[in-house]
Amino acid sequence: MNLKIELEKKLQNPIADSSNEELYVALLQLIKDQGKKKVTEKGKKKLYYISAEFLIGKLLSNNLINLGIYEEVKQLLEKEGKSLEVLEEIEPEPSLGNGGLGRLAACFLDSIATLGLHGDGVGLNYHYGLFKQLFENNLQKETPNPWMTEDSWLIKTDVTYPIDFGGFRVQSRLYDIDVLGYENRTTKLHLFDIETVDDGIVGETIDFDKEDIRKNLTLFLYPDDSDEKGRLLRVYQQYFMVSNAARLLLDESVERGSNLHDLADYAVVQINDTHPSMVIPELIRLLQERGILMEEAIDIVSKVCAYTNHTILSEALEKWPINYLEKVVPQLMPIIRELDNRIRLKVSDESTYIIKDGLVHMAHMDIHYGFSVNGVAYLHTEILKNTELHNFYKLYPEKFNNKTNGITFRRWLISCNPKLAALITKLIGEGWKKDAEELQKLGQYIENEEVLKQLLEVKQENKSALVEYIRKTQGQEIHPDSIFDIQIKRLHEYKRQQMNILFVINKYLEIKEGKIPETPITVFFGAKAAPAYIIAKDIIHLILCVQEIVNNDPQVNPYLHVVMVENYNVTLAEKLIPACDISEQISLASKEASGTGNMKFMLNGALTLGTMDGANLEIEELVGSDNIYTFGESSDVVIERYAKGDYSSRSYYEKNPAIKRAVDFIVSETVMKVGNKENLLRLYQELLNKDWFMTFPDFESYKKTREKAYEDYKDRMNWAKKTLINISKAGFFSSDRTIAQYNKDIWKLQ
Ligand code: 6GP
Repeated sequence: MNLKIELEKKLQNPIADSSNEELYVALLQLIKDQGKKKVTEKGKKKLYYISAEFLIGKLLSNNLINLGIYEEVKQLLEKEGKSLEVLEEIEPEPSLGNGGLGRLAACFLDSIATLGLHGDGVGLNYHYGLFKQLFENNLQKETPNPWMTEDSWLIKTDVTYPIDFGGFRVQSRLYDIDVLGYENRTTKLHLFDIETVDDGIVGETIDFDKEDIRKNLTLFLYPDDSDEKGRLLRVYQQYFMVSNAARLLLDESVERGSNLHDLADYAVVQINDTHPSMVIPELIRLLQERGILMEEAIDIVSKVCAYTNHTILSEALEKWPINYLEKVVPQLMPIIRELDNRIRLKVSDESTYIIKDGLVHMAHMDIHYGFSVNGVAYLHTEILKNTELHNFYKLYPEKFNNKTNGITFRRWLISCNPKLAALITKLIGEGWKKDAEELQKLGQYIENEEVLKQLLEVKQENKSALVEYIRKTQGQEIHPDSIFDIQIKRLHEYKRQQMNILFVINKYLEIKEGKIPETPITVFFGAKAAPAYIIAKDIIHLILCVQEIVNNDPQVNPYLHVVMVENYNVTLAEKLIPACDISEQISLASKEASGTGNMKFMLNGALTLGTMDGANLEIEELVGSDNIYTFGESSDVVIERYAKGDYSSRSYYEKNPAIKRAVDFIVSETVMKVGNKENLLRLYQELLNKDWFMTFPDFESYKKTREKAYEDYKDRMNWAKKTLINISKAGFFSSDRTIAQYNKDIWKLQ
């Protein structure tokens, strides 16, 4: 392909005379054309990865990389006086997910395509992604976040289905996004929508009329579920998603030769957390419609569906009131009752029943009627087996398996950190791009000072680029030689951003007393709080207040700086992660199922400061305890303390002067002057009287360990060595490995 000719054909103009917007659209169209030429695997059996979220992020650069023409395009544009980086900024980010679960699904599609597996993603075509976050008066404000432009990655198809809800019918329409794997393979992300959706009902805020389902069904990702209408809309969305997925699956299987009795030879469904759980009764219903008796239909579906659990937080294990389902999907309730009755006849343990106290327990249905249940990191799966889902494990030990999460190295290294990728390639060749385990070859350089210096240089360049970006976008001046200490993830009490900010407060007060850090420190936060999650928003408020106080205090700001990035999303993560020195992974042990940010940071040469939680455990095992900073109580201790129920945060507050001083600071005059009394007081009381995620018991060891990391940072060569060890051991966390394991143990595609 002659790139210049092709591009100018699309532009109908010379490149040099075209605007950046025109160039972006032309490239997008060119990529779409190239996508069509790639090979789609067509085995007998096919995977349907059903997920309410696919947090795909921007696609332009990744697609160019996966097509192998990134460098060529970049150079061509430069020659013509244009810049690929500028074009990247034009693309709106499709924020079609909240966090880990959605981003994982996106990484998985990349690996499914790259490994050439026969499988597609199925989800919803939300017109508005996760809200756009603004900061006003040190508070989070949520505004609508549209991403569909006239020319987008979506490809309209002819596929459409009639979908019935209680009392009315809608007509669906399938849109596809091509997922280009590395080199020559591709797969599809199927996003279902309805044509009657009315973007016009969205105003300045994310509130909208939740009544008229025809107008709002696919309008928003995760409509606010703090009221009944919002929760009902979620059920409408979920059923719409799985009914479409089930019909597509049946039609395609029949087309490939299935007689439906043998469906399990033609299709496998991965249920990504409980949002798609209704696919089980829906498939049973559709099979009955096509002439298969209930008994056999249940048997078939149980061989097709597999379930992944992504969290042990009980509030996230969905339970829908029976009356919701009766209203939205009356056709499913008789089937769900039948499924429940069959369990009641067989199983005496009531805790596993599907219908209990007027609620339908979605995960219970998945476990009884799926053939596989997996957790997402070793520790998480162990906790599921031994604690959270122990009663199910006793019934079906053979169903439980672990699949430790992974990330795609195409996006999270090759694309976001080209300098490091180039250095790695210079040292060990290209092989690691296809076989991530080859990163181990870097091990031969850990004593090589020249290489370590180059590694430090790359990090410094990435830090300078971030400094520049933050200056441009947020007007903040950051010290490029400071330690970049970063916590970016959804805001949740269990992830304990509040413990991090308490540390920052403590550090601020120490500096005020004259205890000056030898190396300046910049603490970055990036997090969105769910709109209805009050305490999470209070924590954001505190971080923003502390940011204002610290950064404006001339006695402190040469040594300590706080940056809370606005509207944290995939695009920002791609800029922050390559520049990071210390990766904060400080969840309360037992609560973070896996984490995937921890893997991205490690791969990009940051050292983990973390609890023994989720995949942190596996990172430690790979790199050894000298190359990670772990602290805090173990999951066993935490689980036991919850069981005893005797945790009193106040006693820690009273015993530990550092905790007391930092917590009192929240309601001090200094903070009250820049913040809201109501928010600050509420957070203060929450910590003092509850601290449900036990930040105080871990605070002392967190502080000590973080200081140790800061101390170690000074020995630059030794630090570089630790980072190189981390990079060299990161191969295990490639999602190519994860997907190969799903396929070997669960999907069994050819
Ligand atoms: C997240 C988990 O919190 C995180 O630990 C894990 O790495 C990620 O899933 C991918 O497995 N869970 C969610 O995002 C979620 O919404 C219901 O769970």
